[in-house]
Amino acid sequence: MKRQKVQWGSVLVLAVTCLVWWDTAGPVLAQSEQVVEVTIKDFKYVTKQGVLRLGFPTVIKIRNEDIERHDFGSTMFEGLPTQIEKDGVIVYGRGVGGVFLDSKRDAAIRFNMSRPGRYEFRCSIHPNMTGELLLLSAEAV
Ligand SMILES: [Cu+2]
Repeated sequence: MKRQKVQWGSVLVLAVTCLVWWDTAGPVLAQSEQVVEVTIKDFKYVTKQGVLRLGFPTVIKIRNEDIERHDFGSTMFEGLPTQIEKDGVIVYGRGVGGVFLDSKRDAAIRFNMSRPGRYEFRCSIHPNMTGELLLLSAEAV
């Protein structure tokens, strides 16, 4: 009888452990989104990216540190379902060309990368401003 009580205690501990694990699994799964950080500073794009794989949810986070307005425009989203999040508003659709960012503002562009290649982005306000992202297929890594 006494032994059985101990077993029930173990089951309870196991159940709680599972619940805690389940709870922490959420944020971990959310991290499967691959992140590209683009900071605009001194009329230049500074890009931080890891290896980007095809078919994974991707977010490009852009921040304008300059005093002037800049543009982040690219053909890389052409025909792809894309979401742009800015100031608590999410705009979605296909055929997004890019975003304009005022001073000290940021935006997030979410899409699924489906085509490998080298993708240029540029600022339509300042034609000298260009940058690029390298999208690889998982096999090429
Ligand atoms: Cu610019």
